[in-house]
Amino acid sequence: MIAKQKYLALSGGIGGAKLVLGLSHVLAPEQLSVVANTGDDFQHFGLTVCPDIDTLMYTLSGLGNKELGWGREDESWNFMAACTELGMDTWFRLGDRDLALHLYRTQRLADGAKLTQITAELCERLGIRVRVIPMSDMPAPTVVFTDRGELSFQEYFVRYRCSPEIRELEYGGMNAAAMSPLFEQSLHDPALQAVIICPSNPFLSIQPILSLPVVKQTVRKAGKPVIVISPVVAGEALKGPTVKIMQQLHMNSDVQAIAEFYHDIADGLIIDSKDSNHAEAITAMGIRVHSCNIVMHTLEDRIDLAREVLRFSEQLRTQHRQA
Ligand code: FO1
Repeated sequence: MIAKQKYLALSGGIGGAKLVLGLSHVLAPEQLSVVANTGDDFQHFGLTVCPDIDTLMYTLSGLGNKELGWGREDESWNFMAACTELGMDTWFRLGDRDLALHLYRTQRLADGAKLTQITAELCERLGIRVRVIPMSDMPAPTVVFTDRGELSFQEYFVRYRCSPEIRELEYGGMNAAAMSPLFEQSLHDPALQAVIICPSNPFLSIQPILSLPVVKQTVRKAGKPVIVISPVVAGEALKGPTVKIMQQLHMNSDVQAIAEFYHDIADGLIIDSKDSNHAEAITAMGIRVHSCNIVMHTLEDRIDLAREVLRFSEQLRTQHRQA
């Protein structure tokens, strides 16, 4: 392990957090920073909820609910039960322990603290040494235009369980949010070896990050390999509605379509061995391909994939130097 080498992962919640956990096992904490999507953030019961930041923090701290993939293990739901008694909205569930995190964040925001600072404080208190960075300190909500009209992200995702048909997605809201200073700083770090795009939903989790003003330009200017891990295996999504959304947006639902989606940013794409028949076509697009098992059921799978990512990034850097 070379202490100085650093990696920056871009991630959504559940799917991305699996790889981030694997990376955290093969890198020293100071080598890994994770930029979290905040397009899913919303106000609920007057609290600021940042689901992807929280999923990353709970996963990295070992406090996460492994079955649900979000929220905390050993959770109780008395608050939700009391909300039901009062006839309040209960479509978005906040566990009793989880509530404390949202209260902390909401209070600190009211004090005038930035989301980046608050996230660092929470990480410290939860014993997380990997750096979790919000993509922006400003609200940048993802809006989903569907056959049932305009929906906020959590309405689409949780309230209606991704059933409305997506026509269009809008990232960032009315006022263009700036990338967070720490995100920008991480891209300028001379020790940065690669940018890793986790196998999160490209439309709901990664595009909100890449759509922020100047993010793509800054990533390209950094001149470091950008590696995408496919969220699709043999035409099926690793998690959630990725394939359904690809179909609704009239795309093919295979790894080639993933390569096309990321073609202006990706140097390399990691696909599952089951998809290696697509490797030639993707290489012809100017994207290097590495195939291996990318399905992560166990912690060992996460660690193995993390090792593959680091090996592939080394290969890309060597090829880059030779070119
Ligand atoms: N997902 C659900 O499917 N139902 C919920 O009630 C729910 C509550 C929730 C509370 C806090 C939190 O951090 C995440 C929560 N999630 C819930 C997950 C979340 O909505 C999504 O997984 C992400 O936004 C997509 O990455």
